[in-house]
Amino acid sequence: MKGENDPLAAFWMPFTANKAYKAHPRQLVSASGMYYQSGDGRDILDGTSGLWCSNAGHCRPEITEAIAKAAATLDFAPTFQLGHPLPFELAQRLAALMPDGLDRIFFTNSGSESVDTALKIALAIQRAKGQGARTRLIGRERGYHGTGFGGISVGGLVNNRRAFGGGLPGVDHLRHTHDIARNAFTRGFPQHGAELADDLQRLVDLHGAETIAAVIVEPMAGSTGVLIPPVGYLQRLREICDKHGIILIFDEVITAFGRVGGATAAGQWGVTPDIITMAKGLTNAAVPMGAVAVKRELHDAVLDSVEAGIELFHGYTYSGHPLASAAGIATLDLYARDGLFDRATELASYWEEAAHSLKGRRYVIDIRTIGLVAGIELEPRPGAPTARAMELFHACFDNGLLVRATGDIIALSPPLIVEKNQIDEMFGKIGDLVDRID
Ligand code: PXG
Ligand code: PLP
Repeated sequence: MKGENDPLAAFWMPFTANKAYKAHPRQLVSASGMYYQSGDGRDILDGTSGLWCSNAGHCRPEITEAIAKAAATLDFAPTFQLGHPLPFELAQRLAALMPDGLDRIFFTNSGSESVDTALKIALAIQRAKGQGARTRLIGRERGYHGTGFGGISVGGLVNNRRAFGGGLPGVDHLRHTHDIARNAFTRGFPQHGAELADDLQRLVDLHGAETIAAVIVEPMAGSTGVLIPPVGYLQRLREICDKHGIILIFDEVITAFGRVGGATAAGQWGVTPDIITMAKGLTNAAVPMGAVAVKRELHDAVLDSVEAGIELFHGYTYSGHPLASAAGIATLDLYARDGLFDRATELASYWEEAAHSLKGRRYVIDIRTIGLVAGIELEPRPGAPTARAMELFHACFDNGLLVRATGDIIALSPPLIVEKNQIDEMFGKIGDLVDRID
């Protein structure tokens, strides 16, 4: 509206308490390596790789130079019935990092688009195989699969769905695996809960396998608070999918690109899905991009089901965008050159030890870590769930540390270049500050 003089009013911020934020804005204005710089001139240690995405640290010249070069060479070219070199190169590079067999790559612009793409590809695969009655999609409680209509439907978060109608039809959900009563303060994979995978068998018995197209899970649920899969859980899901012809999708938007050691959690943990979704760390988040890796024989089934012409009526104007592809290639180069996927493995026990040093602090009811991820669960404040973690988030920010608050959980996922003294600083600050909140 003309005459409005609040410069923050026009930007409707995503997943933000807009009124509260605009009353007390906190801005980041630049970044380098492990640090952001805030609008009021302070260095903020990045404990979250932005939003789980800048895995190589910020403003790496290798990546920013590749983007600049691509922008000056070919700003945009269509990939519908045309092509340009960079996405072919990136797809080949990415395919080589995937678990065996998942070497066909579809490009998107975000995790949400990757999820919707994967769900659509799964339906197309079933149809191509003469299984067109398989239209049911299964997600999991506490799953986060982005904010497209597909993603919120298979996702397990009521807040992300409440305002938006019925979502996709024919969706069902597995129970989540979070079980503090049995698994609190476990180190590594929780011992209890593999039997929760049998929920899939229950849904098969309820709906009939011949109606189920695919199951989508995060191998480790990130966004809803670092829920690490129980020992044997993912293997069991794989077995049930195999038995009933169900496509297994791992949503690795957070776990891919070194977060749990290795290029993917699937590869690292030895369970191979049929489809993997990715985004975030693919380009170090320097240009938005997502990708979907599909098993070659499933990809071939779709291509071979069509005599001639377009095989999959799906894609985005920016699928394989030159700047994103260039950023992706430079990012994969950097990960390889600096051995960054191994960092999570090398640092895992130091990280775990540092995180567990918070055990016994007031309000801390669980600590879980895997690779370079940590979840610190706080006892909810009576009558005000989530307030305590949000206060801790603000206190950390005001004291030069970026963490993520989700529910009553503080999540940490620093860039893979993090040093031990910075790990000490993160958990040291959290320990001091948790003592100071109510
Ligand atoms: N799948 C998973 C597993 C994710 O973690 C998405 C899909 C969607 O990606 P896009 O790029 O559309 O946002 C995600 C995204 C948080 C947080 O703080 C997590 C995500 C996004 C924003 C915040 O936990 N994950
Ligand atoms: N809306 C309109 C009117 C369009 O023409 C297009 C693409 O051509 C889209 C939406 C989809 O945009 P995108 O391909 O960037 O997802």
